[in-house]
Amino acid sequence: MTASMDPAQIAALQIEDDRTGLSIETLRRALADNLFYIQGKYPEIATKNDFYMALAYTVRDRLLKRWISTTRAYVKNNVKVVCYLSAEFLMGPHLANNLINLGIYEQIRKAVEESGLNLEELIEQEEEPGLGNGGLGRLAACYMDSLSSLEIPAIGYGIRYEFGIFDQEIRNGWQAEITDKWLQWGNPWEIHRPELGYNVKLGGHTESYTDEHGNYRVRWIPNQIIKGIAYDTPILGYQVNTANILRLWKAEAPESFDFQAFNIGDYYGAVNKKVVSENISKVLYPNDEQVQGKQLRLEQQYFFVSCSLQNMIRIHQDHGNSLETFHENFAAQLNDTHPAIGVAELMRLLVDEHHIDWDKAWDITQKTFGYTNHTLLPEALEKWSINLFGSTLPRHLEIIYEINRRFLDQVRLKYPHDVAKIARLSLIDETGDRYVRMANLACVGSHAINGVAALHTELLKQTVLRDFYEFSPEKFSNKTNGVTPRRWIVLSNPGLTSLISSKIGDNWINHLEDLRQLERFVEDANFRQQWRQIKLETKRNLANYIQKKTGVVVNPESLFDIQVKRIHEYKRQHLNVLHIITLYNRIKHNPDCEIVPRTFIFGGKAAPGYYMAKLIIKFINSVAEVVNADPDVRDRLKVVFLPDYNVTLGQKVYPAAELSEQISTAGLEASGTGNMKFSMNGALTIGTLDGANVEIREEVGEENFFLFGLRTEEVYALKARGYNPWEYYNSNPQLKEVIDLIASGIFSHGDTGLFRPLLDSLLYHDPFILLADYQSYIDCQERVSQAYRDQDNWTRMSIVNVARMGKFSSDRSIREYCQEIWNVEPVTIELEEYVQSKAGLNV
Ligand code: 26Q
Repeated sequence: MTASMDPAQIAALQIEDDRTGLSIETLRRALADNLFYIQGKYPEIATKNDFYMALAYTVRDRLLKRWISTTRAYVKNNVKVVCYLSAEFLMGPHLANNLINLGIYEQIRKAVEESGLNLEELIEQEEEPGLGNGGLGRLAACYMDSLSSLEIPAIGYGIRYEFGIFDQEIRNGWQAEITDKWLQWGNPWEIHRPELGYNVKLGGHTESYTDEHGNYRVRWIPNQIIKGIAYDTPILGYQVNTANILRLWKAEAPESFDFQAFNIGDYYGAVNKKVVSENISKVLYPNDEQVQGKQLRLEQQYFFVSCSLQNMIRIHQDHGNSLETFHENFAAQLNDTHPAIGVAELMRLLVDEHHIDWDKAWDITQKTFGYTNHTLLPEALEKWSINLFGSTLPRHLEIIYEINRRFLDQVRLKYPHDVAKIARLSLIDETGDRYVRMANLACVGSHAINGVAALHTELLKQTVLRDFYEFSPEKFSNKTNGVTPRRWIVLSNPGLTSLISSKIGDNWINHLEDLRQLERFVEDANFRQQWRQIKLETKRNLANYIQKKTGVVVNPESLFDIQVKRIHEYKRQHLNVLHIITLYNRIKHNPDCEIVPRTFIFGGKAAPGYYMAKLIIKFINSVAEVVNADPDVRDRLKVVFLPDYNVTLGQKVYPAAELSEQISTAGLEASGTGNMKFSMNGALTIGTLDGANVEIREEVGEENFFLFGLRTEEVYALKARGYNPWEYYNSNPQLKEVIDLIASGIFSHGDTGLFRPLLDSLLYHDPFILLADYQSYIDCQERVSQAYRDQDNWTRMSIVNVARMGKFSSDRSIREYCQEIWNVEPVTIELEEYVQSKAGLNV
């Protein structure tokens, strides 16, 4: 290599720092160097994981240079920082994403190839950090990407769970949960900051006293102290030098505790205390949308929020600022109510620890926080029993009572005689056992409240947050979710990316509205042909993956009809199955009927304690077993359940989809973000008027969207009249046949009891009105099949879908948050060449 270079090139190489240079040759050398000096291996004995680690460190070095420049610029300019507080960050694998954002994918590919390796194989080595359940955690990750890409100063604050969301295996059709040991081979992307730690108190009691100036004060005497240690991961923006940080807290025992116990001779007790302390960040609760009032969960929430707020205060004061201006330097966003305890904690820190008077502290607190709601399901609204709350956070309970007393005084001024309204607005639920209502705390303690799609925000104002909307309408706004096109198009769909860029350049990657220019090519037959070819290739890739993972052989020419998301009754995966059985019956009645061949693909995890969700997985797999094996079907229908749906698998699935199933009961899916990822990759949507589907349909045009089902108001009206699912069963022979077939045991080896709970739920309650929406769904699926027969026109619709998805970039969402809630501005980061010497280290 070097032998063929001229002296000028060799000289250039020598001054290009091995840790920061981006040339192929420098990257190749850095890779070899890291293999040797970090992994302690030479190529002949290195494992694939060793090569992956060496490559990851090579990339991380490039990130660190940008991160240090970023941090220094923020300090120098005393900028306002967005703090995204979230119990979940579902980041997905970092390596390939960092290559895209650094703009060195091709250089690294060559450097890796010159080292005799294959980049795709190394990328697959990375175990994704699954520190989230689903939509909410993934949204936080997309927002981190957009914040950096838009050059907005930001910190993501969360928990470094030792075990993230469980890995899913399918055994005999049932879900089995396997612990997610994502840290077992080491995590090259994080930097451990043992010096950055905060104490967090738990339990105990409070005492009041009068200080030397005669002020009434309260001190909190805990019965336990936990230490939070920071782990930082740099998050680089696309084609910019901004590298923000994701700061996750790990729980440890404070050193002092060992000595106390040790001195009294209780060595075992001291060590055990350490173990108990570390439990706080041990495992992610795997349930979404269904809350359980578990003490450890409350401790997790308080733990990360307290560490984060203490850290923000320290940063603020280290920069020489007064706490009175805290809200001018920080905008803290509550990702749902999980961090809402932050409202009481900031009050405690300001009042008890920094001696700021209540009114001033309250003003700062309200100006600091914004609250994003992600749900309309009543069972997903967090509340904590007063006893549990008071024994875990005694001081916070007092503070919440005081916030509530002052708030309800204001409410009474406005509605003097409305006792019922006052009771509904109260931070304390006193209708039976007493509870702290976290959504009420979040609303009162924030200056801005938002839903995550237009319909969702309207429904919030009319239902769960109605009283708050009437009391302070000026706080409410909508911020429709978005997803990052870097991960969800550029990284996952390179074929489509290069086709698009060959026509309109690559500006669309951070200006997604530019995709509109694709409409010029809709009538270009050659372009449509290329478009179809790319879709076919991604379908072949997915077909290979399916065969490898499940053994099922699928036809890449069939319609790929996909539903991937957490399993939940309101998302109605079982409605999709009712359609499959309807088609199956059609074939059984007339084996020669004309039918568009389809491959039905499902993926998603069920909360381990959610029995119905787990039964739905078994149901899908049981129907798959029968349909896939029936010779009458002649491979025209295939049903596949892809195990272990996660970000990595999503990247393989979205590009290959042709039909996106977004079929939740209207009024229940807050937004959805998978719906956006599908459509951006050229899938057409079959969906209800729910969440962001409404806006997707508005954007792509009703003629390019398969709409079915009752609207929200119709659902409400149906329920108000008294919904009786039996009427639908008795009056629709096709539906009756499907239900009866399930009941017959044909999908359960004759066991007529297995799916009884599912059928009973549908026939006796059907809270998600599957039976009411059934016929509309079946008719709509028939329109899908007809449309698919005209491949050329289907392709036109697919192109138009992509061309009109600009609105759903998370860049657009983040711009709206910045302008309307956070009041923050971009800060351009210049790369500083010799950061080390500037920092005075002179290495
Ligand atoms: C709460 C308390 C105790 C244990 C767990 C939880 C918990 C955890 C996760 C409650 C809810 C969640 C996750 C909710 C979620 O993912 N909601 C989704 O958010 C997306 C982003 O806004 C929306 O697109 C989806 O519509 C919404 O369902």
